[in-house]
Amino acid sequence: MRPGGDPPHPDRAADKTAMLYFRHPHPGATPMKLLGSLTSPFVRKARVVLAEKKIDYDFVVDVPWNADTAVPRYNPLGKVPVLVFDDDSTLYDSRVIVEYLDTMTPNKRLIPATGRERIEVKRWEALGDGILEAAATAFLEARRPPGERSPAWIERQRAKIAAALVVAAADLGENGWCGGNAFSLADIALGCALGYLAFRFPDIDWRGAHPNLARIYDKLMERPSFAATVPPP
Ligand SMILES: N[C@@H](CCC(=O)N[C@@H](CS)C(=O)NCC(=O)O)C(=O)O
Repeated sequence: MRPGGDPPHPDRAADKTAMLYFRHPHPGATPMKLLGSLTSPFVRKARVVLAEKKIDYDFVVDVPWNADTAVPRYNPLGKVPVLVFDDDSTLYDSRVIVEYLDTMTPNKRLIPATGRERIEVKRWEALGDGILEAAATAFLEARRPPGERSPAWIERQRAKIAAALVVAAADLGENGWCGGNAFSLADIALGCALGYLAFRFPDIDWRGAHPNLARIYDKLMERPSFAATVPPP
């Protein structure tokens, strides 16, 4: 974020549940915690992976924009998601977390182990995360006071989003999943990016422009992992 004069982040006002604990159903069985807000798409990516892998954890809602946030204690960058272990050691950012989670259990591998297929999934993740980074930058810039806001900077970010959507749609084509036949982290990353655009940028008509992206997003939303992590209005 640019220094000076930024208005409060909307999550600050909207989220009254900072530090709320969502305990997993078997207290004591696993002390792993995920710190994050309910609206962060990067946190959503980690939550979807945890759900898909059926890994127990405690979800600690902590909004990094709040004055009383504990996030900087666990991540010097002050960003979520953060994965916190029982000895207080931590993992960040979302890419590192999801890669670790995928190795935790052998069921439903989301990242291929080796080779070109692995790198393709990682490239999709970079594309999805890149859309999110551009979108978050544009969103924050648009909230600055009119005199300090840069329309050119917002436009630059929106152009990145538009170009990335064109590539995502072309690469997906008529395939069932981003990586071809199998559901993977590639689909999760794209789904989180599209979900964030739907949440914060309703004016970007990616559904109309790219019907195959709408098709895959609707298919993802049928999964409990995605349905349970939709950002609250
Ligand atoms: N590359 C990071 C990005 C994380 C990120 O930007 N998180 C935002 C929430 S969506 C955040 O915590 N922002 C707080 C800040 O920038 O101070 C990841 O993949 O985890």
